[in-house]
Amino acid sequence: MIHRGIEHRAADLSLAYVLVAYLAFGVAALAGLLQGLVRGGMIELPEFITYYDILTAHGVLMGLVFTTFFIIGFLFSGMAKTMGGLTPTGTKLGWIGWAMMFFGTAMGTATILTGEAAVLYTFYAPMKATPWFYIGAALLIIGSWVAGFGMIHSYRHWRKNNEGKLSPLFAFMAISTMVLWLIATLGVAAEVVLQLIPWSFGWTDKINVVLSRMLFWFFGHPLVYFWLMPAYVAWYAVLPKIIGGKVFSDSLARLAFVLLILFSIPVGFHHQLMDPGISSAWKYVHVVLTLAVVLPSLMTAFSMFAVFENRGRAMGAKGLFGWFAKLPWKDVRFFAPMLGMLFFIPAGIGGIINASNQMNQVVHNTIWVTGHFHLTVGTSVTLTFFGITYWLIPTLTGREMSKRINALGIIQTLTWAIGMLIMSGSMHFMGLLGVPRRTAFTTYLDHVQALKWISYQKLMAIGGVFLFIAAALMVGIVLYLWLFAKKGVTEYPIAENETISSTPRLLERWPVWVTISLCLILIAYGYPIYDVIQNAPPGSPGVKTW
Ligand code: HAS
Ligand code: CU
Repeated sequence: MIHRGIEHRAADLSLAYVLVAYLAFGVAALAGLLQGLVRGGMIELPEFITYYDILTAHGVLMGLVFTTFFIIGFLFSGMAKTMGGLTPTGTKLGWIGWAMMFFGTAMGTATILTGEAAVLYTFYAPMKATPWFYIGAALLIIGSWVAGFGMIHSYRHWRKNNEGKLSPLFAFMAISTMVLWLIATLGVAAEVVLQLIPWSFGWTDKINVVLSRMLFWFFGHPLVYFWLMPAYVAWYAVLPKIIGGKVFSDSLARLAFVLLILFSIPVGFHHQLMDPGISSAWKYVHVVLTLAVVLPSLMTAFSMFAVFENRGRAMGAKGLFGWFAKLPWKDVRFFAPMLGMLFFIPAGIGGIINASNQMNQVVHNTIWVTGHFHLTVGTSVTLTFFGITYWLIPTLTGREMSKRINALGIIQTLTWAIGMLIMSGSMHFMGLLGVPRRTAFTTYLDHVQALKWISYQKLMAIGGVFLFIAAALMVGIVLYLWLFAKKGVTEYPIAENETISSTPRLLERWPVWVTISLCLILIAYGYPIYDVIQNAPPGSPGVKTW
């Protein structure tokens, strides 16, 4: 008899997503190792594959595939746990979404590895890939919508049966994440379906590059919050349980998520501050809204400190910082996300630097930005996902995580953190020296400045080796927990939430928030998009730069 932490059909679904996530993660980690070594000038690639093919595979598989599969699997599982299961239709939509996403990923990966699509994970026009790459991407996105509809179906069913009640915090947050995703992906879907696919098939010969970048970043910024919000779900709704505490404030948590929906879409120009074709007044609007989207993260920091301090004091901690020592540092389910949080402090500061218009001129298009996102998504989010994985897989398979796996998990977490510290640290330094991002190894004809960079690039590669070791350990642990760990009962940790009774109902009135969100988007994007269509720049033919 297998004891699973959630209803078994939901467990199978969730497991299928998480396993594909780690399959993509493993391939992406290998690509990461290779490109790090190439960029460090330590190895050369064989004829049949280029640095840019590998860079694209790494970015797409890590940034778009690993994250999306993991997130959807995790959110399905927690919804099933907190709402007492998914609806049969919800589960079915979950599987249809999974199949579409899997097929899209396989197609996209094949085009990249055969050298047909070295356009990087941002697939900027006028670089032109084979249409099948864009079709693969479209399938990944549309599949994720279908999965999202599955979650929404189950959620609406729960609300109908529990009229007048606020939904469980986890379910609310999962739906918020998918609402953000559904709105945000409209931008990239429009870009891919209306611009890139017809152009790469040759049905149109030129493309409006400024419009395509605008549509991409309409999606590209909320994308990073789509990665972050599930990590926040774990911080708010799971972590208090793991340390033996409680949710600090239900209304604060929900308000933070509502603010993330409102402010993470109308900010895309902070990725285009150096782009032509957008006036500085509109860039200014987006910068102001970017500083607004920092707020819910500061609220999250406040809330997490409160959870930790309350718990520490309840365990008898004395003095201002005595609670720090009381936290369960030896439990990987806590340790991994906690290190993620600590990394998020410098990572967030880096983000604010990026968003500050003048400073963006210094760092834009340098490897500083690569350093920034390896701290945010590569460390804060990824370490949190690792922390979740350690309990989620045993919960889903009816197994137990042993003490030895816990100890190995601590080593794995530390190896990842050290690797990121070295790699991301050197990327930040190099960025300030002006080292460009998205560039293979070169000495720029032995220019003195470029020769100075090389020692940092080597350091970066060494960080990459640590990361690869940690990634290989993680994949091994996933396989072990899935197939070989001892049978047993692992509880799905959901924190007690007594504060829900005082939460304003308004926070769950979706029509209100979706309307305000669409209004903000209209204000921030309405005129600029109209303008760039009306006064379109001369269209660009496609180029194959690789
Ligand atoms: Fe960013 C570029 C601005 C957050 C990801 N970002 C990127 C790119 C990615 C990315 C992938 O304005 C590159 C895209 C590309 O390929 O070109 N970013 C920001 C800002 C924030 C921010 C203002 N970014 C993120 C997050 C990401 C992410 C999160 C992924 C998950 N970013 C930018 C800008 C660019 C950019 C520009 C364009 C650069 C360019 O020129 O190209 C903020 O939202 C950050 C707010 C966060 C905080 C930190 C709060 C701290 C917390 C932890 C508390 C710790 C505790 C533990 C409780 C203010 C919540 C303490 C415990 C103890 C015991 C001490
Ligand atoms: Cu952004």
